[in-house]
Amino acid sequence: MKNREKIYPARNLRRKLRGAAALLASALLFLSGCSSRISAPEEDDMRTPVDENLIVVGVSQLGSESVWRTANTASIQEVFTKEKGYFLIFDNARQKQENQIKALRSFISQEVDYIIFSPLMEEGWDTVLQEAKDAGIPVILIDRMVDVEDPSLYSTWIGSDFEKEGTEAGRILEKCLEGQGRQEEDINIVVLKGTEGSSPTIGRTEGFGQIVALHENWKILEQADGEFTTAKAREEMSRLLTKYEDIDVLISQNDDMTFGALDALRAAGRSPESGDDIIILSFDGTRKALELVESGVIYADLECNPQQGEYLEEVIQKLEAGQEIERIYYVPEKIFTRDNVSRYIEDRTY
Ligand code: GZL
Repeated sequence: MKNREKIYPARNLRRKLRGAAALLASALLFLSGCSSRISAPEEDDMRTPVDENLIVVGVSQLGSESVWRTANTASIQEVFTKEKGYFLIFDNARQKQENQIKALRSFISQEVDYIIFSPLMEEGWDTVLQEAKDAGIPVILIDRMVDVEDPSLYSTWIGSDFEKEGTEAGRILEKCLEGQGRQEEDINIVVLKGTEGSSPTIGRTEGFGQIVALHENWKILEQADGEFTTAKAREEMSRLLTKYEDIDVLISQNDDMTFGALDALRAAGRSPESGDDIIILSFDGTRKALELVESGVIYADLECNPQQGEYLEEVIQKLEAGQEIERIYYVPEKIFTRDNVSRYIEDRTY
């Protein structure tokens, strides 16, 4: 604990004041006869973070739009438990930036020890992150990045290299077309993009675009906003199938949108199950999608690893111990194709 004194005197003074205030409140309640608190020590579920000197962590999760997000949330909640010395305050912003800003301000007013958040989009965080900095509360970003003037407004970022995911998708498409003897053929591509302005959408679009630019016979007919959801992707893919006679490739920036696109293809009388219809590349690597890779419906799936809780805890423990931390932590990821996918499906928990 003494390390904590050294590193964050303001935060430790806050913890002491938090403790003294709680004790005073309990004493006043007891003396006024309004609380059985002190007389019922066995009600340990009444204990507050102060009683156990827990590390208070405020987490703002952007929503629950996809299988990936659900797995990401689970990986956080599995780590930050009372048994492991944490008091978790968790907020689901339901895909609204204003809800995330409210949550961050609530964490600041509750004087949490750390703020963790996955920003819905990159813009619009400077003011609230400055408030967190002024309050002496370290901010840890996961999954998605912020675009802020002052990089000291966050301590570190843990997530995926989205631009690399995008270029890898382009390289896989090159190999697929070579394998089919179609490297010189005109190739029509549609893209289902994720949440506008979010890091994965920006990165995957930019990365794939770099490879498209190398092939004058590749044409992106349209990049539609599927919002990372099955429902919106189903709607957009139906529209694209009506609008364009000849689509050769679908790049779908997450598996949930791929599932919606497959519904639309089937509704349009196409046969994605045949594997010789549209070439589909998808991102995330959820179990259901890996099964579709194994059956040849999806040509390849680029993993985006949601299991970030353990990395978060490692960073917080380092901060608690006054150790240096990196500015960026990339989580390990694979690419799943028909050749390798079978050995990974069994252990997929999401
Ligand atoms: C990527 C993550 C994306 C996933 C989607 O790290 O932000 O958001 O690819 C999720 O499934 O909705």
